[in-house]
Amino acid sequence: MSSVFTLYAANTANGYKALIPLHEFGCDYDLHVLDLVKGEQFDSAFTRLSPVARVPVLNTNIDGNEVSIYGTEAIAIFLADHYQRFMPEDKIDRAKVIEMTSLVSSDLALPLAVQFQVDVIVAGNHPEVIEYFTAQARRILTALDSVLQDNAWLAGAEYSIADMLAFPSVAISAARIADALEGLDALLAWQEKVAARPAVNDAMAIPLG
Ligand SMILES: N[C@@H](CCC(=O)N[C@@H](CS)C(=O)NCC(=O)O)C(=O)O
Repeated sequence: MSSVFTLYAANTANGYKALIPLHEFGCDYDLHVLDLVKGEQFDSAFTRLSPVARVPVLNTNIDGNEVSIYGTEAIAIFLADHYQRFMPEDKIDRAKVIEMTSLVSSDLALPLAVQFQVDVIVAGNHPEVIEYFTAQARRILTALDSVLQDNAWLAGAEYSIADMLAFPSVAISAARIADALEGLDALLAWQEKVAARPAVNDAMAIPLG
């Protein structure tokens, strides 16, 4: 029997940013792991679902219509709206969650992605570029640490999709950069708290490689 959702992902932090919400919402899903090095994202069967030829993509069927949603933030917001959990109804509280999901998906994810690409993928030695993007990532991580000194979770008193999206950025992407998390005690305590959630634990144990 086929599942309600199909997730197309690759072996990256973004894959886990899509898997964690699927597990937190208790979704039944099939997983297709794409090999980005082989260029599987450019196969026409996949670009039909993701016009930008990028993962993750969540495919489902709503009221008889096939829907494909690209991107970690859109997938998390879609699932939160669909299940009406981990996202407050109040418009101000909701804006605060989306403020955090955007901050994590752009302000934090961008320097972490560029740092990784220049450090690991781009040929040649570019220490000044790596240093610049490490500092940009550290600046946002420090801001998240300050938020967590005053709040139990990233968007306030309740665990939300913002925490789900931030976790792989911190535990996978930032953790690979020496000293990036050093001294950020509130963020490290939050990381442990998120990691202890059974759904997060299950999602992080799914092999994407
Ligand atoms: N803003 C997107 C970024 C997604 C992204 O960077 N996808 C990468 C893998 S992590 C990808 O598909 N790269 C393949 C390519 O660009 O060809 C999100 O948050 O999901």
